[in-house]
Amino acid sequence: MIQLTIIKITGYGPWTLTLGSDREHKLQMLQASLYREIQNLFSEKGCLAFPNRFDEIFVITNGLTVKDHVEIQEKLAKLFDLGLSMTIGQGKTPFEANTNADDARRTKAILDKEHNIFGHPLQNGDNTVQIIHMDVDGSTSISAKKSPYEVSSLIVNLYSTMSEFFLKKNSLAFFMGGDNFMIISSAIEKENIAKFLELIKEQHGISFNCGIGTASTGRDAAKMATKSLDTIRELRDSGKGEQRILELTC
Ligand SMILES: Nc1nc2c(ncn2[C@@H]2O[C@H](COP(=O)(O)OP(=O)(O)OP(=O)(O)O)[C@@H](O)[C@H]2O)c(=O)[nH]1
Ligand SMILES: [Mg+2]
Repeated sequence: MIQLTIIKITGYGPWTLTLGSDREHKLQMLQASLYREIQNLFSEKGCLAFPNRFDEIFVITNGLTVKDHVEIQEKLAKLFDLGLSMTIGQGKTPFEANTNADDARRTKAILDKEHNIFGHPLQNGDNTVQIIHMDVDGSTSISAKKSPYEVSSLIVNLYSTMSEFFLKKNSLAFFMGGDNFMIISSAIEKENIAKFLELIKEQHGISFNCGIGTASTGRDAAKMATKSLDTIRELRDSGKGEQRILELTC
């Protein structure tokens, strides 16, 4: 079972208008500092936040209670003038956790009214999460042949294909910066990942390396996924053979 918390700025649209039209730089600074604090406070509890849309952040919160969320809400309230809502969803797959959170939000299922925390009552269960850390093989040499904006355009296209492909497998893909992507997945077979790699190779002539990590918390799963990815690189660089997909579990 996986648990996701979706954090959203409340009343953001109307509030942005109160800043006048010379506001974009202020909004960008606010969003960046909000993401920083959310990553900071949740990672202390073994979670990992994903930069979704800038006014809405996904966090893998396996094992966190409503009380843990309240604690973080109180700290965030002291740091920011704007209100935030948190919606917790659990599910067998990341997609199901996301739809269960959405359902709780729409039906106003409240877990803590004072702190704006929504969700259906939390179940204790087997907490497992799988993360795939994908990274373009040799992006530095690809970048050398293209201008910076052409590289960005390529990354957006890769992300689009990835998001569509993995959503069909009930998994959620996020762009993490540079040539890095992380997919919150759920027991995806390596054959399916291999199919995705073939598709990208066909469409864009690009190879991805994929490190897979499975653990009880988001932070540990990401750690294992990145460790797998680094091992793929080490094997490649030491000439011990090409391997595109590797899995480590803790
Ligand atoms: N988010 C994130 N970014 C990273 C990570 N490691 C590297 N990057 C960024 O990714 C960019 C590309 O770096 P690399 O992937 O190491 O370069 P490369 O030429 O593709 O080399 P290989 O991946 O080893 O083939 C750099 O600009 C780094 O800033 C990571 O673990 N997470
Ligand atoms: Mg790379």
